[in-house]
Amino acid sequence: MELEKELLSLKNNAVSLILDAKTPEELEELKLQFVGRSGSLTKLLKELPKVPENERREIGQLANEVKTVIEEALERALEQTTKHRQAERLLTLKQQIDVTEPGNTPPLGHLHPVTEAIEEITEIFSHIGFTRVRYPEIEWDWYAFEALNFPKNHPARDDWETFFIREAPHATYGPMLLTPHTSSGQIREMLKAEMPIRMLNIAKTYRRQSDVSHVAMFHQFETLVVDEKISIADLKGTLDYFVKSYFGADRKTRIRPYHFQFTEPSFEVDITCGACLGKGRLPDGQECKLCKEGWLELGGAGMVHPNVLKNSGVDPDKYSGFASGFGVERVATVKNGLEDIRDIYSTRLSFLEQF
Ligand code: FA5
Repeated sequence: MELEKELLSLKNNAVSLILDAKTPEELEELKLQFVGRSGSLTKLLKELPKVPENERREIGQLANEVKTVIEEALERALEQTTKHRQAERLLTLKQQIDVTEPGNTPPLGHLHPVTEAIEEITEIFSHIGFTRVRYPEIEWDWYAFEALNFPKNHPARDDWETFFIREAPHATYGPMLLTPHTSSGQIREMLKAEMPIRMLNIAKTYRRQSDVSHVAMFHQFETLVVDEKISIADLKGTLDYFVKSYFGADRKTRIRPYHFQFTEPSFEVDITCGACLGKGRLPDGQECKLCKEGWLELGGAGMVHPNVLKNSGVDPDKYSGFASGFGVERVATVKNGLEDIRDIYSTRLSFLEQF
């Protein structure tokens, strides 16, 4: 019965030490101390064969119970101390990190300057009743040239100016091409025969050109107004309104006689230069390099030619109209004071980030 007492006292001792243990390491120690290969319980179990035979079964059972109690107590305590340790680690981590501090803001992009210009132009014209439309980017010669009163031998119809598509020409509309200007939209709009017209056609246009003021793919925005009694005064008023809204109230507009096949009379439209304010010379007396004598050219305009009205099914005796066509990239470069229009399609972030 000596062994029985020893077993019970070992159990009480072990359980109380296990309950007091604070860390998983202490528990590992206790495991070795009691149930390890040379632990005190293991040693006691080795005494079993010495117990008188009639008591051996009972003592054997007790020894097994003591072992199970110690092992289960160890397991539960190990689980708890491990959880506790994880919670403590998390707490320390939280104390090290200021969770209220704002995170790093990811860099935000912005719209491309050409898209911004298109949106602004659309908005400006919408205030005076112009509706934005879109017409095909791949067009027939008839819409781009023939109906616009271009003679067959006009240089713009040459391979060197316009990109033609390798397709068999249409029996009525002729060869297929990439729109060299947005004026083809005038014909398509008038053929819809919904009067009066206040059209704003913004689209991609293509020409075989590349230098400081020309790119091969660019955008134009074309206005077309057709109604009864439309005059040059309406054209000039609309141009002034656009220029002041887009460039600033201090900018002036001028129209110069010019020639386009599809307008009569025709004009080139200039605005006063933003760098020298229309003077042609900078405050230090130096000649302004951005403009020609104080003026910058923006695009073309004019009164719709009677032949074009007729070709589009509009009665020239009843209706008259004006049209204008400007380059989006051109107005955007002038507004932002850029010297080379090709930069606008540069992929350099340092350049694009300035907008
Ligand atoms: C025309 O394209 C006429 N269709 C404009 C027009 C419309 C006149 C309606 C009358 C009535 P022009 O070829 O001048 O005209 O081009 C107009 C504008 O488009 C130019 O002033 C310029 O701003 C822009 N542009 C022309 N070619 C290029 C190019 N390669 N790269 C960038 N912008 C260009």
